[in-house]
Amino acid sequence: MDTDDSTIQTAGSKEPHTKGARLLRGAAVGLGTAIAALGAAELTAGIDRRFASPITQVGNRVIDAAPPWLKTFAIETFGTNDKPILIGSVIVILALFAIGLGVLSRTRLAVATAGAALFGVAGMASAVAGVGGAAAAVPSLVGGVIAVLTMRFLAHRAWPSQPPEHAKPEAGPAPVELESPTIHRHTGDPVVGLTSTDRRGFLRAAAAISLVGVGAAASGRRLRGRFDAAVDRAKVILPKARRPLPPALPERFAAGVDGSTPFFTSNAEFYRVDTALEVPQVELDTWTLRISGMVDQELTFTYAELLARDLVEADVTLTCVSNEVGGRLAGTARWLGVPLSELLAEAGVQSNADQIVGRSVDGYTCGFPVDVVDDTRTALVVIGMNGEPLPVNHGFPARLLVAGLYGFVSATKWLSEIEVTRFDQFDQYWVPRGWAAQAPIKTLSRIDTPAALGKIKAGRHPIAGVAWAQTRGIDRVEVQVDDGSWVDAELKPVPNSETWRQWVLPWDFTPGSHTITCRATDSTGALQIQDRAAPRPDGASGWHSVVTLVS
Ligand SMILES: Nc1nc2c(c(=O)[nH]1)N[C@H]1C(S)=C(S)[C@@H](COP(=O)(O)O)O[C@H]1N2
Ligand SMILES: [Mo]
Repeated sequence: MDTDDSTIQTAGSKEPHTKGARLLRGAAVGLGTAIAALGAAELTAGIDRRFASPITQVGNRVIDAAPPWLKTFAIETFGTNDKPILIGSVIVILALFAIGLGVLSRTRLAVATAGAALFGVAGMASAVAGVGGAAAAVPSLVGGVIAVLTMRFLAHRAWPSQPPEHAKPEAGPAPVELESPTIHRHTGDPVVGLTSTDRRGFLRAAAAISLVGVGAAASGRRLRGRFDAAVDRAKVILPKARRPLPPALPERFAAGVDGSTPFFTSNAEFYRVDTALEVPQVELDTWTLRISGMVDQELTFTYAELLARDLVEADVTLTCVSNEVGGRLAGTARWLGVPLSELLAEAGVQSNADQIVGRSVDGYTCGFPVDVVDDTRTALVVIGMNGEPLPVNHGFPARLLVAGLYGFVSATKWLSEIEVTRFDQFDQYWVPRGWAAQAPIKTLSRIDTPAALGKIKAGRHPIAGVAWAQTRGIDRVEVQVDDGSWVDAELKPVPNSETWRQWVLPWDFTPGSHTITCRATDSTGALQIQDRAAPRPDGASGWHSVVTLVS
């Protein structure tokens, strides 16, 4: 088999075959393979709405499988950048793996080829393990095949001391053949290097393949853009509520001092927390909401049917369980939707059911007690947010919202199904991951101004912030400066007991460093818990303090 070497030696000048050069060439083989495979996969993903990008599929499985400590670490360290960082990590690991395979391809082409095939298999397995089903795996299959072909094509060009399988190299990727790994098992360094002609040919091939791969990936991304739900969303004309609320007058409810939080959170400013690496792009024409499980009659609603119903408006503050004391994972909006109680009454909830589960098109689930739908709190299938159709990031076309419960147990976005079940029969998404099954919102208060470690001049400054205890309501907020006595802050009006309440207290600051602490009391008379608790499993507690530097 090694007779081919002689033909190569005769062509052009021989090049020293150093370790570094081999490494670089191996890296080029591996990276070229990975880029070609990903490019093919991304391009394929652009063909059909149900197809999915392997990178996001692998990332999704990482998110699902990540242990709680890793998740906490990621959120605490990277905040809302955790998604791009996850995608970046997947790509870096993939690149390192690819480089390893490329280097390996010199001495163990069969193993490297199998490794390339493994790319595709991993992508397919990740896709099938998700909610997309077999169709979601198609791009990975295509990527895997291209990976195998490209690996062999580039390896034969990079290491020409290998058998001449590339009979017609210019014709395209070499055909896949099964072969014995022993054929390529070189003991010791090959005696032959690449001639400069070969080297140029190889580099040109690797560069061309990479370029085509990047182009294919970009085209695939663009193609997928035509599935953007924003297109459908732009066509929606939102009906009015049957009994509209009075116009939102944020000034009435706002602390209204520099550095305080607006009473209503704009859709653009509203915090976003979810497990979705790629925001689900729901097609309105085919979307339905199913009511299933322990009901007398299963029901299905189209978007048009929901819009045609009597709609209710409600001002509610949504809060994330991951919010730390002093954190900003809370927002207030005017929501528009169909009362959950009406939909459930039509379906007929069976008496032994105790849990309502909201399932998303992306497989996410929340779950909350049946009882909360019977009482007077707001519980909606939401279709509108602050006067607009629900934004895509916040769950278009529909989401759940239950006042007084943390978002993770109540607020399923991209809602596809409401299943009536039992807590002893179904665990929602976060329960096996160490979070509570029952999660009413804990009373919390936050100082927004003065800013933590901010510098202010001596004299009178407002201390202001927000406090929340959704469904119970806030009756009192007290402020303590250093070791002084607790002083009542002025409470601003609220539209109802399901929103946060703003508070303000003017204070005469003397020079020096001062610690400001606040604490709230809800309408039941319960004081905000002082003991510090981390968000997991059922929400953070503790009094918020900031240090301000006065000169
Ligand atoms: N489909 C889906 N819905 C979801 C989540 C999710 O990960 N996937 N996260 C929940 C959590 S933890 C919160 S706090 C709220 C946040 O809603 P927002 O992003 O609109 O603020 O959505 C909830 N709904
Ligand atoms: Mo959350």
